[in-house]
Amino acid sequence: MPASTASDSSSIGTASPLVSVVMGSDSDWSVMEEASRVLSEFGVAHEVEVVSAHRTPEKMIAFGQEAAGRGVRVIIAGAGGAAHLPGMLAAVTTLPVIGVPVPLARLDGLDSLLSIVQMPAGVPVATVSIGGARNAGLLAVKILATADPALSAALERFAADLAASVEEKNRALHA
Ligand code: RP5
Repeated sequence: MPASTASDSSSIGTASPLVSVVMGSDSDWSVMEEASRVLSEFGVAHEVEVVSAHRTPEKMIAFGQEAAGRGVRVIIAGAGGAAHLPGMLAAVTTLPVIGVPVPLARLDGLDSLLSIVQMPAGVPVATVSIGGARNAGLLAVKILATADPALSAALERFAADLAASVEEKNRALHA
C-alpha cells in the first residue's frame, strides 16, 4: 500500500478525496492498487484505506456513514472470500459503491464474486469482474465524469487511445 498504515487513510491527489478505495485487508492491495493507479492516471483525488466488515465492523459502519459528508462521491470496495464489505457499505451510504471481488488461493474468487454480486433488491452494488480493480477505477471516473466535462474529455481520449492500440496490434499482426 502507499505510505500509510492499515489504520490511517492515505490520500492521493489532494486532501479532499472524491473516491474512496477500501479493502478488507492489506493483503487485497496487490489487486486493489490497479484502481488507485487508474484514478491517478486521470488525476482523480482518492484515498486508500483498510476497512474490514468483520474485523473492524464499527469502523466500517462509521466510514460508510461519514463518507458522503467528507465529500467522497464514489466508493470502490474490494474484498475476498466472505466478501461482505461492499454490500455492508452500500447499506449505510447513498453513494454508489463499486465492488471488486478479490481472488484468494482457494475457490479462485468465485466465492468473493457471489458474495458481492448477490445483493438483495434495494441495496445495489456495481460489481466488476474477479480482480477487476482497474475497471472499478474506470467506472468511478465515468461516474464522476457525468458532472465533469474535463474528465469526460479525458475519457474520450482514453477510448480513442484504446482503439488505436487495437489497430496497432492489427497492423503488427498483418505485417
Ligand atoms: C477478507 O478476507 C479480505 O478482504 C481478504 O481478501 C481476506 C483475507 O484477509 P487476510 O487474512 O489476508 O487479512 O475479509
